[in-house]
Amino acid sequence: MRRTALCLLWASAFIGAVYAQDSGATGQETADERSKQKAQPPAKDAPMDHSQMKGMDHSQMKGMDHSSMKGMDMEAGNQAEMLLMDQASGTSMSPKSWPMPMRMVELGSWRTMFMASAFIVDTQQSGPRGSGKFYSPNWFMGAAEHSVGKGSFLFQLMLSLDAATITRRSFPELFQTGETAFGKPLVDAQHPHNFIMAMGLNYARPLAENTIVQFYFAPVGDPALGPVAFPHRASAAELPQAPLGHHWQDSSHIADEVVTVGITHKMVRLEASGFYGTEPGENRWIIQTGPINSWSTRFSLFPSKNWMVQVSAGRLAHPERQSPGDVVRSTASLHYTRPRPGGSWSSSLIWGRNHDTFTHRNLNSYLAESELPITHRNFLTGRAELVDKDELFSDRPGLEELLDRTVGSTFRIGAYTIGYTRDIELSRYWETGVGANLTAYSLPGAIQPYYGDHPLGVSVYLRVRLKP
Ligand SMILES: [Cu+2]
Repeated sequence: MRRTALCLLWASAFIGAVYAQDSGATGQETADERSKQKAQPPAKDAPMDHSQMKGMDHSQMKGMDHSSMKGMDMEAGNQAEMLLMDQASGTSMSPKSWPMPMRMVELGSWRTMFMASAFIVDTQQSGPRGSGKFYSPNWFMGAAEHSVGKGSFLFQLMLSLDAATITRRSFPELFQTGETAFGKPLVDAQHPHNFIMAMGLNYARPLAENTIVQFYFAPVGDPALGPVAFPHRASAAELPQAPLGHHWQDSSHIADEVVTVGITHKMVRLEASGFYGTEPGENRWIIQTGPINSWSTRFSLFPSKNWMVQVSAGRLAHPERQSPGDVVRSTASLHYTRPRPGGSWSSSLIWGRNHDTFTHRNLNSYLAESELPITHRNFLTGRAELVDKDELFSDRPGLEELLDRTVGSTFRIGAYTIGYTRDIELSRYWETGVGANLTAYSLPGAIQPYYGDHPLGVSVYLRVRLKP
């Protein structure tokens, strides 16, 4: 805790110092200078500088996705800024053409961004292990960006009230595993997210034309491992549930002591991270600390503004508190966003594999997910998964041992979700929608006595999102 506070203090002092040094040049223009700029429109084809972009009012900026802002032939300094503003959580990125649902407010020479998303859900599931619950997963993000010379800083804070709005430390989700509640491994249940989901500082600076170097430090943050985590992913925006492959693919989005270095050249990016590998504990209100004992590396490709592809691998030191092994995680994913009238159609294909160094098991997970706006108020959404699960009976050690001896330890589970959300205008500031989804599962015959032949889950929800 104390170390984290010191780091933050250091970071804010550093920004303050650089900012003060730089403010003469960019921060505090005189009214006279500003009116001169406005009076002389830039010559056609002249590069647009930062201050001119600021001169645009928000109604002009709002309709633009990030890539079209990038297309405006800006000077090198703003390349760094645009890269930072494309980031979802930590340094992870969605396709550039996805218009992030965020509200931008300029405070002096700082650009601040706000995003918020909450679901109020009732879930009911069938079968011997199914249950029901009323709960609310939610998160809020505030970010502030400031350019300094040719580079740019972004401070990001993400908060979640899950720990208060998801009672008893979990919500029901058949076949979900990962993390613990009341000292026991969670089975058929999803954990809440931490109050501080992310708190980090990003700095990007162009090295040459089309080449940007980037540094990220986060006491709590998202290392360069896996796809954009599901709470921030375009294709998962209308799904309140976590994927069953969360702990195979994107669960490291809340890690501690994250340090990342990245280099982006044109459509290619390479990153490396060090971080503390153990997953969050049950007290969701604190920031935990630990040594940087885990690493990851990620290669990303942006062939066009609609596509994003990543391949990543990492070694997580002792991620699960209840099992002794380390995990070597490999992931690959492909994300596609197609802007269309009424909204963007976003899809993802994800593969994630965990190799456990203690059990020597290789467990795979596959996910396909899509959100399609049929009209601008109606969203169709779907997710299909195949996940190899070896912890489904960890809450019943006797049974687990018996099954291990007779039918094996690992069971391939299929989960197929189809859902629909309809936006209903309730507020000027919030995008509210009501929806429902249905999940059907496939499972090996050997475990049907415990889950039923055809378990089903139904969720009905109200979705609330800050309007851009
Ligand atoms: Cu998570």
